[in-house]
Amino acid sequence: MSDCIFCKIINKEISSNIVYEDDMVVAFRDINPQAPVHILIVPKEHIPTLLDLNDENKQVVAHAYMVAKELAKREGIDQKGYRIVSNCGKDGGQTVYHIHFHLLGGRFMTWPPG
Ligand code: DGP
Repeated sequence: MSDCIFCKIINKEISSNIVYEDDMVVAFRDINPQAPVHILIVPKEHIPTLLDLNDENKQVVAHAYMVAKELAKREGIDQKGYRIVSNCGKDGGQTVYHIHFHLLGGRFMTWPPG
């Protein structure tokens, strides 16, 4: 989508700190990190929200979690633990309408989230 910031990052039209890329996802560091490690894992396909997942595109979710596992190891947060967050819609706190998975780690995560 032409006006989507994450599509522009995926297409390298705007710069970001990309830490991983394959045929299905791109992962880059969040511009406003909420933890020492804060990486966004983003499907290359423009899927606006979790409500737009279906039988054709659902495999990207499992793939993103597998990429998160590998990145957690690479970033050294696998042993102490990490959190994956995906916000959906206004009340879910979603601000960029292209689904993404926040990989957060490097500090103790409190619960419940704000
Ligand atoms: P969410 O609120 O769940 O939709 O998360 C969107 C995240 O995207 C938020 O943590 C900030 C991040 N973000 C927004 N614009 C940019 C950008 O241009 N570059 C990078 N690296 N991150 C961005």
